[in-house]
Amino acid sequence: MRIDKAEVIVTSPDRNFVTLKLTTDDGVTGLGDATLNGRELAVVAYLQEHVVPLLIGIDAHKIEDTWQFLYRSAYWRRGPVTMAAIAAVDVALWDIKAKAAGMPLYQLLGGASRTGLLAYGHASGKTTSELFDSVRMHQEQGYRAIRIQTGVPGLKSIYGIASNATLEGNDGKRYDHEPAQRGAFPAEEDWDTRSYLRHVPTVFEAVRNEFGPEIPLLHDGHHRMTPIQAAKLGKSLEPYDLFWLEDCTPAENQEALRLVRQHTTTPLAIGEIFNTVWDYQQLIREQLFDYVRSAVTHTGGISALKKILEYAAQYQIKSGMHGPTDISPVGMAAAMHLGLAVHNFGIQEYMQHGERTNAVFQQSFTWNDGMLHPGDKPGLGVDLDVDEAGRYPYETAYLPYNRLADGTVHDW
Ligand code: GCO
Ligand code: MG
Repeated sequence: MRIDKAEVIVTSPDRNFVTLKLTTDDGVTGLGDATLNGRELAVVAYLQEHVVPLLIGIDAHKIEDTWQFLYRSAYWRRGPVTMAAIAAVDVALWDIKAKAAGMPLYQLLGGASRTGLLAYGHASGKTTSELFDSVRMHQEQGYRAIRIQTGVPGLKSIYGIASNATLEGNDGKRYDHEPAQRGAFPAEEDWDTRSYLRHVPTVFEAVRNEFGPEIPLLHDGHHRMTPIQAAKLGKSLEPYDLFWLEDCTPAENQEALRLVRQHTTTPLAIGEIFNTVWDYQQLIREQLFDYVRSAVTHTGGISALKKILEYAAQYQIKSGMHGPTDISPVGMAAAMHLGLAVHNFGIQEYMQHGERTNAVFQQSFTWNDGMLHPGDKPGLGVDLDVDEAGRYPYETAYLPYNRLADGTVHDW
């Protein structure tokens, strides 16, 4: 079974997605997600110019060998562009192997370790009352775990917060691609860490008072704090029993988490912008965090993320795979199969794609009572309608960034 054709498909139904489609000489197809939000075309070029020509004729069954070949033969290792490209090949090959075996992919990864995947959604609001509406809407949609983000008094606009939370519906129009937050030039937002640190505990107190002690609550700090600020926030949130505090400090400095860890028992999640096990090495070995945030799409695929999760499992660290709308339905399916199979599954982020995206990507996963399941179709369980995809050409769209009051560029 050899690779006969490799196509890179770019489509923008609700937002940009990059998909690799491999076809074998006996007609089996496999899909892989290569979407890198705001830098999509760099991965398209990497795939088209440097990977696709190398794939034609290879044995589609050789997943590990192909991964090692693409990683090592380039000489230039790691980085989001390289690892997203390798991930797309890896996932497409797993899709093909599982289809050839006539099994859903999770069976090839060791079989189901659970009946479904607990998922969390994104509630947000500029004010506490908008936030409460958004929490209620998520509960009505079945969510049993909810991420909480709000506006901060004095700040005009913050990433991760819908301009009107009650308008968040299943139309693919989420905060992360509203015109105010996404355009052909990165939109400028403002930031003040002291106001944020004062405000956030009051929000969690209000949410616990309104919704009770049971519901798992999460929060994303989006790399904005210094270690000592993050330690302070973690400590001040302890009474509200968070499921996790995510990306509290910039992720590059693994040692930063030591200081945070010494001061707080709030569980920590990190890694959505990591690419390889090397970004996690110290964090895992020293048990400096609790949840691995990597997406299959940005960490070299299922083969590589499975190894990271198995390493993390030795230290009781669990998965918390990235699942915003910029992970395509193909990337989400890969996460669901992997999450169902590994022993140390923690939680899955699930933001829900819009109707146009769901028409381009036909999916077989289920969402019942707050739990995801990848379904039992052979392979990943996702098909791509090429004609439908062709209706939505690429659109330039950058993520926002922020500046402090004196104009300094800050982590956003
Ligand atoms: C999350 C993330 C997203 C990212 C986005 C970047 O936790 O879901 O932080 O909101 O910022 O995926 O592409
Ligand atoms: Mg995040």
